[in-house]
Parts: sequence; C-alpha cells; structure tokens
Amino acid sequence: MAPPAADVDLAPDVVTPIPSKILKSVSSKSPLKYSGSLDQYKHFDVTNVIGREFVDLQLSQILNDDAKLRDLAITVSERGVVFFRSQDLNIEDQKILGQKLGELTGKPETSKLHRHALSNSKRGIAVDENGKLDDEVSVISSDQNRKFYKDRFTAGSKRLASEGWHADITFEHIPSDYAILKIIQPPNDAGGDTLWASGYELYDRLSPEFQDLATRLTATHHQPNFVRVAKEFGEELIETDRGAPENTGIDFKASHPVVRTNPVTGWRSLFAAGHQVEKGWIDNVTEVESELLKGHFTRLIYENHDLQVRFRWGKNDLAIWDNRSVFHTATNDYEGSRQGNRVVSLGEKPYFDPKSVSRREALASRG
Ligand SMILES: O=C(O)CCC(=O)C(=O)O
Ligand SMILES: [Fe+2]
Repeated sequence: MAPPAADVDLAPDVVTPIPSKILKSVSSKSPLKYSGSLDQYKHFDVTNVIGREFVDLQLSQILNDDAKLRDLAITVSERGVVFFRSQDLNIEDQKILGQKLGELTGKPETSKLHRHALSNSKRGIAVDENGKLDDEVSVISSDQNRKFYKDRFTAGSKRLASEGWHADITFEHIPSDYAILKIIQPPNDAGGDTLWASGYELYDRLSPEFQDLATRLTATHHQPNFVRVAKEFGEELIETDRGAPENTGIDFKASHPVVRTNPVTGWRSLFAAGHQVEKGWIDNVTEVESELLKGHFTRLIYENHDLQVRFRWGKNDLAIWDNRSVFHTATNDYEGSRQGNRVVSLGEKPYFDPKSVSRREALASRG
C-alpha cells in the first residue's frame, strides 16, 4: 500500500525521458506470422477486440505439434485470450504447454515456469487426483482466497468488484508471457466468471498526446499482500529464483515501461494499470501526477466494457491469455467452492520499442 511519497524521490517535477537501460534492451524484433495451421479447427471471435473460442479442439491432440503450438501462441497474443471447452489435458501437459508457448515464440532461455511466492506447494493443495504438490502450479482456490483476502473474495462483499483487475505477477522483474488456467471445479451455484480486457485497445483509446507521454514513462508495480499474508498466517514465501534468476527477494516491486511492446505481435500495449500499480506508482513524476495517470489508465479498463470479454466456466474449461497485453479479474459472486490450476510462464524483460505500432494501426495496414 506504499504511496509514492514513501518510496520515490519526488524531486523532479517534470516527466523525465525513458531510462536508457530500457531503450538499450530493445531489439526491434519482427512480429511473428501466423501460418494458418489452426484454421481447420472450428472457432469464433467472442468480441471484435478480444477473445477467441475453439469449439471442440482438445489441446492434448496438438501438444506434440510445434507448428500448431507456435500458431496457438500467436493467436493468444493477437486475440489476448483464447478459450477451450472441457479439456482432458493433465497438469503435466498443461505445464509443458505453458513452457512451449514462450519457447516457440522466442522467450529467453532463463525464463521458465513461475513459482509463485505464496500460491505454491507449501499451501498443501494437490494439483491432481494423486495428491501431487507442485511449486510450478498456482492452485486457484476460493477457500484459500477467502482465508487470506477475506471480503475481497466473498459473495455479498460491498467492495468494488473493479478492484480485482490485474495482469499476473507484474511485480516480478521478469513477468509473465502466457498463463493457462483450467477450472477443475466450477462453483455449484451460478457465477465465478472471469473477465479479460485488452491492453492493446487501452493504448489505442489514448489521445496521440497521451500516447506520446505514456511511451516515455515507466511505472513501479508493487504487491505488498504476500508479505502481509505470510506474517499474519505464519506462511513461508518462496524467496529466490521464482522461475528466472532475476525473480528473487521479497520486496515484490519492479519498474516496467508504461507502454510495452509485445514481441509476438509487435503491438503496443498499456501495461501500467490495475491492482499492481494501484499499490505502486508512475516513476519520476509527482505523487499527484502519479495518482492521476494511474487512475485514468485503470478507469479505461473498467469503464469500457467494449474492450472486455467475459467467460462463463464449465468443468475443465481452459483459458490461455497473454499477460503482456491483457488484464483480467475474477468474479467473486458465488457461495460454493471453486478451484482451478494455473500455470504461469515467464517471458522477456518488458521493453518499449519505439518502432512498434498500435493494434489498430497494424490491423488497418493488413487491410
Ligand atoms: O479465478 C479466476 O477467475 C482468475 C484468477 C486469476 O487471477 C488467475 O488465475 O490469474
Ligand atoms: Fe490473475
């Protein structure tokens, strides 16, 4: 919950240029081209901006086909989130898929599957019917969330549901490229939907002047909840090598460009929005300016339902999303128990490539 004043030198009153270390890491990679190998499977776009559903494809059937997996990764990066119904993919194969999507689209060799500091094997929740515990799987458990985060995860809460919007683990120095969530137990009452929002479209909704400003800024993402939960409940955190050597330590703070280029599509995405910048700040601006920009960026998510997609889960339905370019939020409107397995893979260090284009520009030039 650190406000900017607590952690940031507020001396400069003007926006400073993007630090050279960010520009230095830019390689101006060419976007990857979809080869068409998934066209044979029945699918539809859920909205124009975001989301695609494959109607009857079993991911287990294409797990050994690298050309199809590469096309799948490109599809996820373009559409933001892709849905699959009633999957038979087991947890080991879900992990293989998570790692392959990034490897086949050029992620660094040191980026593996994320080991979540808190949602890991130490919580003792099995990831399969044989009682397997696994640090590379975050069990998404309504029972655990209700214990650790109380009224944020309780039906009938009076809190704003919009508080939940986030991209996964952006407090890590090497954050995620892809995440795969399979809901193995939907609640027995209605509810528990998940929503995703397009970061590409958020960027496209800024005026050219605001786009220009945003591309010159960085923001510090911060997640203070894990340390609080660990203290309050006597839980142990994973403190080192959470899937990449850079993801070490328990300050859970990382500075990233406010506008990030997705290396797979080459498109610009607004990255500094949602829960983890709510507790963080825009770097090198005044506290008032930071609050103003964060508030504006996050409001663009929840006041624009036409850049969102909402998914109602059935048992064993699965979603894959690109954490570089979408935000998402759970809906905590159910009384029953809900559980899923999430694999989060790590991608590249976030960068902004000045040569990259916006999604709207890219699609317009495709004709
Ligand atoms: O429970 C959900 O619907 C989503 C939880 C979540 O944020 C995640 O799996 O990353
Ligand atoms: Fe998440």
